[in-house]
Amino acid sequence: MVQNNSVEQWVSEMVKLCTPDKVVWCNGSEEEKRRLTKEAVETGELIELNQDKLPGCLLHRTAKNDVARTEHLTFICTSRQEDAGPTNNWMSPEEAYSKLGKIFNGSMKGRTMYVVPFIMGVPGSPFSKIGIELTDSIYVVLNMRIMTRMGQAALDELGDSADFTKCLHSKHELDIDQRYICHFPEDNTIWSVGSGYGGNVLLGKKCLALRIASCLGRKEGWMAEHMLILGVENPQGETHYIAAAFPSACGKTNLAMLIPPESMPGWKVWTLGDDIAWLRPGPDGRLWALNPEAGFFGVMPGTNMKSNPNAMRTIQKNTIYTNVLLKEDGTIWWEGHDDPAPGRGIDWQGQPWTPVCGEKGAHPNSRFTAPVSQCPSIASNWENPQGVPLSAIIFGGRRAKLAPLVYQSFNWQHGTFVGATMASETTAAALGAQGVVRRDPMAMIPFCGYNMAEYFGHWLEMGAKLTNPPKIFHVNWFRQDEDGNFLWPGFGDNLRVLKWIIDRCGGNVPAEESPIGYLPANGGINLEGTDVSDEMMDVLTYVDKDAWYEELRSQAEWFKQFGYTLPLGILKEHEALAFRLAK
Ligand code: GTP
Ligand code: SPV
Ligand code: MN
Repeated sequence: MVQNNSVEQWVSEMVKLCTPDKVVWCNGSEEEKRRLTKEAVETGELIELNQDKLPGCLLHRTAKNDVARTEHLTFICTSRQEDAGPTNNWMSPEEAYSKLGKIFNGSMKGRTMYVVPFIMGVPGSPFSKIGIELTDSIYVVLNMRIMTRMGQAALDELGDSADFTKCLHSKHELDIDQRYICHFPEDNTIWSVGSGYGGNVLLGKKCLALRIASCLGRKEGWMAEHMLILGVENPQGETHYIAAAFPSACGKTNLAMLIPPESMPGWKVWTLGDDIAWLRPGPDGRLWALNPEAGFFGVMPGTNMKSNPNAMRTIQKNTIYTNVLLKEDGTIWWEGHDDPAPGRGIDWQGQPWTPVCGEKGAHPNSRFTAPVSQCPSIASNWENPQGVPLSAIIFGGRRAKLAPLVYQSFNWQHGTFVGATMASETTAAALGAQGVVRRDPMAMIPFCGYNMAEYFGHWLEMGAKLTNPPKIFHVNWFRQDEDGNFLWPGFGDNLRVLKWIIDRCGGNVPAEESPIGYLPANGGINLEGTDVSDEMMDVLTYVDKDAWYEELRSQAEWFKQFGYTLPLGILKEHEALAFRLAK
């Protein structure tokens, strides 16, 4: 039993509010997993897949209106609206507690409340954060069991401390009109109601490890970022670590698990994380990165043995699939699978499906949840409590036009500006229009828990503390020709760009200076073994001055919302870009 008064007191208050029939404290054991799985399979919340072919694997279908994060229903609840800033939805804490309190009131009648203690970060590390999620969903419990270090270990780590994030979740009626995801950074609290989907309900992930953690990081002198972490080992056996921020469904998982092309023998890529990185200055003046998660919650469509063999091997066992197509043999399929579409199956909505029915078999934001430890390319040091020292940070987006394949910023301040002006086409990872270009600074627009202008300021301050900061780059795998075809082969071939980045960090290759940053010089990127011609490379690295003038205007327009709070360093870089374009 727990002997932590603050935990017990808070749980009993929430029990009074939600009035569950039963309260179950989760310890994270195998027995508990079996028991909960059996119960969820009996009620239909989970479907057991073919255990010969996919041992330990389960399928879950969400409600039809509950298939992605709902950014318009996500709020930062601070006393002062300025603290949430112009890019976040804001509600006062009083209004939020009262509004959601009414929905939570009695919401677990007839249900069980699960108490899920979890660690974000490596157990025993001084940098870890503890959360406790109260939920009425077994799907959430089993996902948290994969995504975090969950159970007794978290309570042991917490001891009698009151320093934990209070996370309350109820599916309630799964009604989008009564759905809210509210963050209370001043109370270290998260309340989420009315959803059963991923980022809305696995509260350790985006809610704690990004929105709440970004606030903590600002106070405590570190950063919580929407970044993958990987190690690139060259044929001489030296490894460079890189963190990369791309918006949702823009290639983090794929890059983190990259398999080198055959024409680059001796190169290896090691995976340390695919979605979240906590960054801290080390005693050596470098920036160190740690993945606080223990699982992957990855995009299913487009994942196959050609695009991402490491992911395919990771998800053959102990994996929870969400919103994919169920085949007659109890295995699964999704758009972009290696196998051709099956003759028939049950689609993500639970309806009979055939390849000609005109519906998607799997939802475009269907996902897998799998343990990091099952990934064949996992780095041996991924659980190092200090993290790994970064050579480079990469920003990137999905841009059919404008952004070249790769460029390097001039310095940390310019790199921060490059991150702050990132833009990308929206994807199925959030509810709403898709393919619309929007500003998504550092891929954090949906995840920054405080005023974004102050967040830019925090980036600049962090850089000033680093005597040996990582170099900052920008990439775009998604540039298209007039017919909408991708110009760059992407996936494994992205290693060619990573190699250029590492070479630049070591000062080993020349570059061409352009108004937006350093570009690869002619022949700087090894194209041997691809069908990318030199002319194509010229297109991929072309900087269209007229288009960049337009971009400059659009940046200024976007910056207006911050008024005088925009840090001077960002303004200066904007002016410097204007000056270089005019030259
Ligand atoms: P979140 O989990 O939402 O944060 O997404 P993510 O950034 O991890 O994206 P992911 O790696 O899952 O990729 C999303 C989609 O982009 C998939 O359909 C991929 O097939 C596609 N994709 C990834 N890398 C590339 C690439 O290099 N080129 C092209 N053309 N598509 C890519
Ligand atoms: C994202 O949308 O960036 C994801 C999936 O990684 S979710 O956990 O739903 O946020
Ligand atoms: Mn993500």
